[in-house]
Amino acid sequence: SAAQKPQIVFVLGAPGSGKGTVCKNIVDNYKFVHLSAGDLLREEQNTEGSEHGDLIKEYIKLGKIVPVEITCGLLKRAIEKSGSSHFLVDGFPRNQNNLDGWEKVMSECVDVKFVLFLDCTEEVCTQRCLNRGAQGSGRTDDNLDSLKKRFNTYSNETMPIIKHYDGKSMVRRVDSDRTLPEIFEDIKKIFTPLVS
Ligand code: UP5
Ligand code: MG
Repeated sequence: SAAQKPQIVFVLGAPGSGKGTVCKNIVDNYKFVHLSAGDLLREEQNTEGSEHGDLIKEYIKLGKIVPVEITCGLLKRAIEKSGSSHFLVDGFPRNQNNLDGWEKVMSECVDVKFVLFLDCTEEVCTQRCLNRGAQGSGRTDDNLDSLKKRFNTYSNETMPIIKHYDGKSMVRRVDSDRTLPEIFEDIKKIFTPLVS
């Protein structure tokens, strides 16, 4: 029989909604590899000799979405290099350009199972990111000025992508404006049936 295509779960939600934290919990309990588009971009930005370093730096600080050729290239390379069969793709696709570019390059070679949507208020998310910045995250975008821009981008560009997948009944929503044990309980309900 034909080789199984890699299975992808997109993890979307506002800045600070808990995407990275929840992905870590899933990786600890299920057979998934976590790929954060933001982490891959931050890594690329610090890679000596990267031709995209300056652009990425600029975009992240302004909360703008990096062109899909760059992000999807990093994701594709990470998926291939890993050789794993189950991936959490965290923080992507964030706009129509991301979605179009992904579908063009990846739709044939992977299966997108669903979108895990972490739903959290802007107030709570902002406070979490500011706290993280105050604790020395080192992220250039954990400040009020960048956060306002990140939220604008999220509302205007990313919410329509979540709506797009919701229209295809592909969204699993989790209220992430709660304690981690409460959130992880819901995560368990979604992921346990996948593997048993
Ligand atoms: N925390 C988490 N959950 C909590 C809970 N339930 N209760 C209390 N505290 C909780 O969490 C954020 C903070 O909150 C942490 O301190 C955590 O301990 C605490 P985290 O899990 O890190 O949330 P996450 O949603 O991952 O927040 P993050 O800031 O990473 O989200 P963003 O979407 O803003 O960041 P990302 O790295 O994805 O993108 C950054 C930038 O990169 C974008 O703005 C954009 O410029 C660029 N980008 C692209 O251009 N294209 C892409 O495809 C991806 C990114
Ligand atoms: Mg994150």
